Amino acid sequence: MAKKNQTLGEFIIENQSEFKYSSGELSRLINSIRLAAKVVNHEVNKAGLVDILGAAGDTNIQGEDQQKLDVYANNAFIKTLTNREIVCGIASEEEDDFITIRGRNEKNDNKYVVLIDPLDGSSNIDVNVSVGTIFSVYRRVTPSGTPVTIDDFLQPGNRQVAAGYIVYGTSTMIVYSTGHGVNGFTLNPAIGTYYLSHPNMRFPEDGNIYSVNEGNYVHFPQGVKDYIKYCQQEEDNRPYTARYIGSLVSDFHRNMIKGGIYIYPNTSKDPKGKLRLLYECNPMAYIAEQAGGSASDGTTRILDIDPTELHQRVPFFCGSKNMVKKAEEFMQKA
Ligand code: AHM
Ligand code: MG
Repeated sequence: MAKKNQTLGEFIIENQSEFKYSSGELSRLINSIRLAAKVVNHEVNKAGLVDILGAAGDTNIQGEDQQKLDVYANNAFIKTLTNREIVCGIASEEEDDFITIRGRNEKNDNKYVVLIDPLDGSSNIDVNVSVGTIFSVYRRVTPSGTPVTIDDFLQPGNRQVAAGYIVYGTSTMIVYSTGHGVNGFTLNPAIGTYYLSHPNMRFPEDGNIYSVNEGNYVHFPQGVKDYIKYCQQEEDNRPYTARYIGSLVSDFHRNMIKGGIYIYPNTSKDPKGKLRLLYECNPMAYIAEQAGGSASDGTTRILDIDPTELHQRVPFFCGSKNMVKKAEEFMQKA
């Protein structure tokens, strides 16, 4: 039972028994992500001091090399999860291949793999606009006692056991689900504690916000063009409002609170779309569905797609249920 103002630590302990395979491992995993997110948050908040602290590639006054923030975030999450030996493998948008973690005494007996986009929307950092982290958790499918293989990572999104995101915005929030709804926690930076601020988050079934990079309009498939025209028509509660931050996490977060749809379609430039199925679309689709929203590639439910490669891209339509349904109708008509 989610209680407002509960800390994330208290929430994890109280809800541990809800996990299907309750051994404490998944709780420890979420705890590690919470910790790494604090470290990354601290670094993201210093990003504006680049002229004072030195740019990426420089050596700072203490003789330390300054890293690019996405590299820093990637290292922070991988290090935290590896040191704690609670997962058997990690795949990251920043790494070409997956990482095997053998665990205590090299036993290869940890159960979970994590897939992560450590810093999404990183082109926004230089201009002080929100960025995010996205993560996705699966149980391994290969036998315990052996090192993980690619099959442990190439699972359809409907097999996720947890997924979440961190938004480094006006406040830093962690929003996640372990299959029992979606809860959002806000960081109190003064004491470094996350509090349950958004219990049981729900996507409104309808909305009036559409989020798409309309600069690419000429490259969009006809169905998306038609849907955008529909959003702009004066009828019923339309025209809708256009809002596009260019940070998936932030655009999604706003749409989940207010009601809306996010679209990154395939284009004539990127015939498979831009976003990554495993690191971006699957976890966001899982959260969307857990909150009563939906996610599709224009025809198929995102969570039912069988992945064939780690860095696979996919068109993405995600948000309020009725809006996604309408967009799919336009895709099918065209
Ligand atoms: P990234 O993983 O390289 O940061 O790219 C993903 C980001 C999303 O956060 C965002 O919604 C999208 O790319 C914006 O792309 P565009 O600038 O093409 O509209
Ligand atoms: Mg990304």
